[in-house]
Amino acid sequence: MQKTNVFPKDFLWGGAIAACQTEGAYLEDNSGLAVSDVSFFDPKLDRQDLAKHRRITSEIIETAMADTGTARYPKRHGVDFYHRYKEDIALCAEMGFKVFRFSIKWSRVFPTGEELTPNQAALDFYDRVLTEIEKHHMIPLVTISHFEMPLALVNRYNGWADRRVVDMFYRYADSLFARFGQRVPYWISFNEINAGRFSTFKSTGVVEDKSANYLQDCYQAVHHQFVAAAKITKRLREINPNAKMGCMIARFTTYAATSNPDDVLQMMLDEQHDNFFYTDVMVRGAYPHYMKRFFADNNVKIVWAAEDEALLKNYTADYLAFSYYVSNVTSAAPEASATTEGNLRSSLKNPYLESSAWGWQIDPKGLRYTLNTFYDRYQVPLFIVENGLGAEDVPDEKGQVVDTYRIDYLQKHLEQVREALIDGVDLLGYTAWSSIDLVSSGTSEMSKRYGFVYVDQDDEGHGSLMRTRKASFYWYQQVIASNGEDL
Ligand code: BGP
Repeated sequence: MQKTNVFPKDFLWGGAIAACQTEGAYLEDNSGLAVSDVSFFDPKLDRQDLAKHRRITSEIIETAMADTGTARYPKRHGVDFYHRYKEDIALCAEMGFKVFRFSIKWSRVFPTGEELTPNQAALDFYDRVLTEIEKHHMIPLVTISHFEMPLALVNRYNGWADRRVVDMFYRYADSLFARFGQRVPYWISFNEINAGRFSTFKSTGVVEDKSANYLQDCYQAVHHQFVAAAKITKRLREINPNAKMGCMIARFTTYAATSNPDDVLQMMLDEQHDNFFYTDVMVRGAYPHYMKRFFADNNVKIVWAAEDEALLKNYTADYLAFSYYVSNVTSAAPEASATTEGNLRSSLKNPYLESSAWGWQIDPKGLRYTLNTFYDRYQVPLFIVENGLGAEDVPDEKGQVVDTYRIDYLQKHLEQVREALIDGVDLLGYTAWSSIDLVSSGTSEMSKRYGFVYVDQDDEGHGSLMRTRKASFYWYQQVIASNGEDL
């Protein structure tokens, strides 16, 4: 093991959370419902059937809304960050975080999305959160949209499929820049913008039965998000030229099942369509050549406004952020079908890798590969804004969680980050997912835990919500104190 310390002096160590999975208080202070408040997990479904659940229909939304106020869907109840943010941020500071990534909930600031002025009570809340972060000498990294679109926009406009949503989002982001623009150095426009392909409703608010051509609406929605990201990047530069706007994808790093050229070509296509399309547009500033053929083959015709081309070209991302949990395997063989779950999409089994209890294939070396392929392609600073292990932590008889498996996962990934730094990759920082236990985005389960801090709450929303430091908390504290030398 290489002992020289290669982590830059100002490397941004930290952790991440999202509003929709932590805040709770989903109707408090005039907040509106967000798409995430009605996407849920049906415990009757086998985990392998989750994919089916990602195609949301109007009927599913209505059923979920009818249950508002019960604890059946704990995601909207979060872990009460709305009231416990001081304690939670102090715990991050105790670990030595340099940066804290969180999201602002759009439907809290603009409850239906269509208001002309923001909800002041919501902005006041995020003001207090920022004050707390600053008090502890941490830097905030703010995600503007992390699956928290106002549900009202789904009902009225079929989400991002309608161009008018671009202006509403602009008004929302502008209200954040007006109030917090001088205090936030790092922003992310859309969390995992490529999620729109796999979890369309959550990511874009597009509902299957509201669409005449579902795939067309999925891609038109993503196009509108690209344009919106460019517009708010322009606005941020006017307000604070020193602030940085990042784009973000969930990197679905994909390997070919065999060295058969057909499989290798399939790997290329998967990487292009599921990963690079998004970063090519947002970092290079134009639609890549390969999407022409994909759109023609799939009868997708993107509608462009006159201003779009110049916007995409002139207001590209300042840095490329991504989440990395797993790698995938693909094959061109028609009989090969996905055999295991993963982050947002499923994959063929990789015989060389172990999997988490949720079937996510753990691949630390894939992170070095991912960092290199990204940097090689774009040569812009990178930021790992999510990486972590979802596990069913069980406190021992003393109430302690000794999560050596999580330490092992993070340690092995950070070793590969170190390798990538030696390779010469420019990496701004690393925010582990997640600083504290929260409700799973994909399954709405509380029992799929990622945090350094244990939260006493079960899948039905029962528990004291008490926070307890896990073994990984002390390990990560040490990692940060040694600036990555002691992994
Ligand atoms: C990413 C999301 C996060 C987070 C993470 C883990 O896709 O940005 O919000 O939840 O995945 O996923 P899950 O909660 O489904 O295990």
